[in-house]
Amino acid sequence: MTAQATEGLTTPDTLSDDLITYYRTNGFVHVPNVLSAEEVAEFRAEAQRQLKASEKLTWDMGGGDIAMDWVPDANKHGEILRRLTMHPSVAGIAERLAGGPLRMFKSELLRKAGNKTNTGTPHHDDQSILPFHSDPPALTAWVPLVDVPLARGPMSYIPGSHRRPEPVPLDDEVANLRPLDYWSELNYQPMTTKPARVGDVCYHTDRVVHSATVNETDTDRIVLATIYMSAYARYRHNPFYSGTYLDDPDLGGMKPGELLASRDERFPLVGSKA
Ligand SMILES: O=C(O)CCC(=O)C(=O)O
Repeated sequence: MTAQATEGLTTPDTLSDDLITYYRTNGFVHVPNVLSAEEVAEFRAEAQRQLKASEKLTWDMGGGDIAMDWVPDANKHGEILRRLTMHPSVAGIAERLAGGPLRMFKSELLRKAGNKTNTGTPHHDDQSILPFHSDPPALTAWVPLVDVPLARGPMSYIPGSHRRPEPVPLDDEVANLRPLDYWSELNYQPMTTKPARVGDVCYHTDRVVHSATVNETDTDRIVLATIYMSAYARYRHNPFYSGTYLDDPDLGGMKPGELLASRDERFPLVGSKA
């Protein structure tokens, strides 16, 4: 990317210390103006193509309701979205927020269909379903490919909830998948909602509790969510991950404790180490 192309945009170099402090204190941050309109237009067109052409998983809420559907590992379905997952600003800002070298773990192309045909996204954290230990903690870059105003299901977070006590038993479904039932005090903490425009990126750490409301508009909410982890993350078996990604339950045969770096091509270094 040329210096000209980033003029007026937020880059790893121009990211303010205030936003880094906000992220570490609250567990999430909304970074405005990371991608240009031209970049987003290209990524959105490819996302729409993949949503039509690729097999999708669904977040099943029971009773026929779904919270969203998504193309898993969108980065494997073509060069264009892979480029977004490796984007020097998107990944470089993640690296500055995390405070250490990162690898890309996976990226999911999320669609929350419009006209209230999908439900809201329930409260959860991501660490509970990820199959690795990461220090610094993993984080997600949530990149909206359409504007996400209040009515289109923006993300909400419980500030500071990433600092609640751990560890929790890995096979305890309530502790892992229903944090508000397990940590009842979370029910009395305010949430922060972050509407976002195309070009912005919302980042959240893997343990902050987050959710999203229903998409009431007639436009699908399309987002690429990319998870970055420490460059030195190690595999751990996670029943919730294996149960979701049935065709790849152990990341291609990884053993507990193994460095994900041993699969360097699949989990590439990003940001300043790319
Ligand atoms: O987009 C959503 O509604 C939820 C996304 C999410 O939970 C995530 O990216 O971790």
